[in-house]
Amino acid sequence: MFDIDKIRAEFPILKRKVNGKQLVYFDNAATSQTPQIVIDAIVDYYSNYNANIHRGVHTLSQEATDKYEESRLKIQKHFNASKSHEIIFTSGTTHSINIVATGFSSLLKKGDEVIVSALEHHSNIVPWQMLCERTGAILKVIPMNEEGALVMSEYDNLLSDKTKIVFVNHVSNALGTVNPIKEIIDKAHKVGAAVLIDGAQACPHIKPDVQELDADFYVASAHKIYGPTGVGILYGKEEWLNKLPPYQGGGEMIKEVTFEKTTYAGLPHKFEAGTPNICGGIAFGTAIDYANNIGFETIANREDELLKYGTKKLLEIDGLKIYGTSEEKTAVISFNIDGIHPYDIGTIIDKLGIAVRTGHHCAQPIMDFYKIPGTIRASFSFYNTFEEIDLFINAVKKAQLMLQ
Ligand code: C6P
Repeated sequence: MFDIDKIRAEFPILKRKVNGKQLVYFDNAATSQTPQIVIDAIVDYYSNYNANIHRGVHTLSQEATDKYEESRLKIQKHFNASKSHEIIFTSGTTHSINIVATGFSSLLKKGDEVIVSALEHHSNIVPWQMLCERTGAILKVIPMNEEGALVMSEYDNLLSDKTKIVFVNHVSNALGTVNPIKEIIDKAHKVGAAVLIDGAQACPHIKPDVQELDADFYVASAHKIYGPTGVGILYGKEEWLNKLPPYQGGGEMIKEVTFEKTTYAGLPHKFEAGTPNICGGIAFGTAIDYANNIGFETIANREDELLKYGTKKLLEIDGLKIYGTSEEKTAVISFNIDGIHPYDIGTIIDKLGIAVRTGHHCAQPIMDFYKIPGTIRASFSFYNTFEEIDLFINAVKKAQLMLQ
């Protein structure tokens, strides 16, 4: 049984008032809210065993190291990676992508090609453009259509033996489109190219199996999966992680250092220079446990019901257009109302306690495709309610009346 009252009681922030009104939090795609059990894990760490890891023989350091490594194992199991050292702790999706994009500098030459999709977040565009500037590789783009889905026949035309890596998101942050990543991966592998999947928006709703997908790299941020900010993962197949050079030099990533030569530690430490976000890594594991206890099928079903209800209600508003209408989508609704700037609606409904994101959502090429400056984006999580959607709809109608 899905007990919404019990679930909401686990998220202290949901009780908060904003501008004197009950908070309605519909900005889950930007960052999800944090359940008490994850907050407790953070407090427990700083209250009881705060210490640096992999370094000390003292009890606190060993306790912290054990918990951190336990968390890596939980994450390995969650993503079904075959080895725990294929899970690299990073500061988040952006950091993870930069590790791979920078590492590919040593593997590409002028004239090689890399493929991105039209649906990417800037985090999965800019690091690759920088890679192309460094190496002379050429960036190709899989186009999108009016529904906000990728034009897969064009992908077929872009692939060739010049293609070295393809990087696409599992789910678009601006539109919610779920991309056919298995097909994208299989086709890239046929021409010998690697694939990086940006799972930032998929992981709150879907449990990815990196082995079944045969992804070469899969990246995610804890803060989108009910965990803390400043921590995420880079999953990479062992063979690929061994091929890539370290991203940063420093403590913990070395085997031996002399002034003549340094040799590097094995995986995962080669990519984990310096003191990591220890507390964040541990709390990430707690968040993964929390989500698995709710169940990803339960989460997806609930969010799908919210998506259907919210879409139906919004479409009853005159002059409202939804961007991103593909069959396969997560609970993200991006929309505009004729003649009104998205920012104005966002500002007015904030006064009514409703949190949405407005603007280009760090996905300017999508906005350029639709020839709009931005959208209002409402993104639901399983802890949201149908009553909150009603409040949101009334608030949007009120804003429309004021602005038109
Ligand atoms: N999208 C949004 O409001 P970081 O900031 O590193 O945790 O995640 C970056 C990122 C990468 N890829 C996708 C698909 C994303 O959605 C995000 C973050 C947030 O849509 C904040 S810009």
